[in-house]
Amino acid sequence: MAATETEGVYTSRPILLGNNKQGSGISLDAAVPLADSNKFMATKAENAANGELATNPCPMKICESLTYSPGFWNPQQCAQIEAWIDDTCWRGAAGLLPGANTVDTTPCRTKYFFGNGYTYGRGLRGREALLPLGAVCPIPDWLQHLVIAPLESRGMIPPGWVDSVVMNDYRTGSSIVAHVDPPRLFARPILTASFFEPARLVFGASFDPERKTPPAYAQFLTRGSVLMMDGYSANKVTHGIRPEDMMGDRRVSMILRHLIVAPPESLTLYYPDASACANWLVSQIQGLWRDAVAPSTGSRSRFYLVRGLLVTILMSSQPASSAYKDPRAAKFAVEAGIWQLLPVGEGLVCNGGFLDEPHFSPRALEWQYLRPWKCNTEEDGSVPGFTWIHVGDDLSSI
Ligand SMILES: O=C(O)CCC(=O)C(=O)O
Repeated sequence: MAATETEGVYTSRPILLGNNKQGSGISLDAAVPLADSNKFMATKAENAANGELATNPCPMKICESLTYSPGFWNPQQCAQIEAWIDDTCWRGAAGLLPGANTVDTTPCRTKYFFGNGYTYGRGLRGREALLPLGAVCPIPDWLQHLVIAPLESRGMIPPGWVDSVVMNDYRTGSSIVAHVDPPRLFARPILTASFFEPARLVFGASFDPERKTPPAYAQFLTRGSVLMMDGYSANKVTHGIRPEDMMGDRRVSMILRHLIVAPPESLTLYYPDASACANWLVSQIQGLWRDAVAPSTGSRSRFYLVRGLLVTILMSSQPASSAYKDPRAAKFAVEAGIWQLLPVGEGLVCNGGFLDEPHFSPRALEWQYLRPWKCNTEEDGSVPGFTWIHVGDDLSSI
């Protein structure tokens, strides 16, 4: 994931190969204790407390904080999942997957983001930012049913916990550089499911051409296995895959994670191709808005819930009365459609309107109509458009 470079200059030490807690590779209906939900809840505080990486990673601590389940999916289940993987890759290559940031292709590996995506890469360590809703494809149904649901039903993760999946399709010669999954974005544990051919996940290794620092620990990841990283292995030591760790010409992994729910004001919304001003506007207009003008007699009043780059239109269930300004009407409103916010130049386009900084205030958004084929100025010199009035931060806040 977050492909940050390791600066680790660890002393040489022997490689220890996986003798950690192993899942039994039991069939899907085998009894396994239900996941301790506290373990999944405590991660925010835990992450905040995360300090620096260990300077001399301890193989035993790495091993003890990994849970490896080989054969979690049997060969028949793997074949079915792999067929869906191929189908998804084909759709990605054909441009049929929704979301501008769903597919990231480099010569030897392709990454697919589902559910929630984020910015990552060289130089972004510690500054990874969540991409707005709609920037990546929702988690596909096949992945939910064939990969996530069995983990839930075996009690390895709470139902609904996985809200972000990255699928890495590695070919010969590819690698994923040593990194720690951004602790301010992702809760622990982190799960990685493996398909097609096996590979070794190495902990605490340097990726310099001389391989000056050998891995402190290496974990084989076989077809149909799932590895859970928590505590020390997830936070105190980097993990990665060097080209020599690939044991076949193709491996596909799925990284299953849960986003730390941050208060909206602390969420970094970032649209990589947009201008700084457009990104700023996106972050400022998150929340609930209503039309400034009263709806005509017999019509319903409309509210607009802005989440990321998506605007959900909410229509009041009763024809509007003089009480159309009453924000409680939004609570009983029904969803009437979705618009997309499009960053364009120094502003945003939505439903035929353009918003830029001079027409923004925390209380009102004055959208200007985009009508290039017509004179856009009325006789009094003003530009026609529509105005939204701020109602609240969310439906729960009214
Ligand atoms: O492919 C894997 O199993 C690990 C990938 C990984 O660490 C990541 O995508 O963050």
